[in-house]
Amino acid sequence: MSSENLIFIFIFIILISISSGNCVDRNRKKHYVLVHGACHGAWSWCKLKPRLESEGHKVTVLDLAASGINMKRIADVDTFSQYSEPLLQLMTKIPSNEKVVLVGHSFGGMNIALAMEKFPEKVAVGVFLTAFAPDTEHRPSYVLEQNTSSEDLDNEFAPSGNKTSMLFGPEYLSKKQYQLSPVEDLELAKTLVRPSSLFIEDLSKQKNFSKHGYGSVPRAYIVCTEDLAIPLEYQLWMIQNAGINDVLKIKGADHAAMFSKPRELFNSLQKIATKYD
Ligand SMILES: *[C@@H]1O[C@H](CO)[C@@H](O)[C@H](O)[C@H]1NC(C)=O
Ligand SMILES: *[C@@H]1O[C@H](CO)[C@@H](O)[C@H](O)[C@H]1NC(C)=O
Ligand SMILES: CC(=O)N[C@H]1CO[C@H](CO)[C@@H](O)[C@@H]1O
Repeated sequence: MSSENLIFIFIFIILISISSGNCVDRNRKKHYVLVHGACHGAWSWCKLKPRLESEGHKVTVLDLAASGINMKRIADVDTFSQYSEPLLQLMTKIPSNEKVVLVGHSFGGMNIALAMEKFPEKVAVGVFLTAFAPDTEHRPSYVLEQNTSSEDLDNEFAPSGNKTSMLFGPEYLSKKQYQLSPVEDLELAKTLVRPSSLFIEDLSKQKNFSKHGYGSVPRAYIVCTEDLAIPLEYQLWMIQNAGINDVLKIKGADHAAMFSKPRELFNSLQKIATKYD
């Protein structure tokens, strides 16, 4: 083969690899924003975040007010909106031509719903990970009022300002939330949980989530079959009540799926994220 032909072939191969590389990047690279559940913090994503990052994704985790290492005390957080402030501020800073994959775990489903209500154009898809998923027909607190399973075992409730604060006890964590998770992860949770609140009274007074806001954003739900905190039937009821069509299931995941099934959770998120731009 002449050297001219060789050079042509060489250039051809380079061009192909450049164009396919761009294409893969455009489809794959996402910005995930991960929102923790009640009493938890950004720390609860410590297993999932590096997995997503190793695939080239951008991942933002945050502490909601009075959570993780946020400086506020729950006694000074009067409303659900104030509790959600760190997430709402983050959404404000997302450029208007960018869309994030918003993931809410457990009570974090309510926070992502509020973010979707206020910034529908900045969310590619809202993912409810065994989370409370509100609808647009009832008042915002409706899905929280169906069952009072958090009033259980050694969970503590106390008056705090004009609301009720809630702290998960070690027995509740080990029996109802982390029963299939590694013991080290349970220990982390026992050490790091802080008092929080479900803000039920405040949420019962707020405007219903709207069809043109929250309801206009694509939504997906990740079901965790062995969850004892938000049991399977409750998850399925919320999926139906909220009209969520895209449903994935992680078999053998307890409530703390990010600890009990991090690889499966990673796979489920990738599957969901590639469908929405
Ligand atoms: C909000 O939800 C309540 C039921 O909880 C319903 O009676 C009311 O009509 C809804 N408001 C709007 C504006 O849809
Ligand atoms: C609690 O107090 C705050 C600030 O005074 C107020 O905005 C909020 O509506 C109150 N919540 C309830 C449930 O009364
Ligand atoms: C919506 C939902 O899951 N409701 C459940 C609440 O708890 C009662 C008793 O535990 C169940 O019978 C309901 O199905």
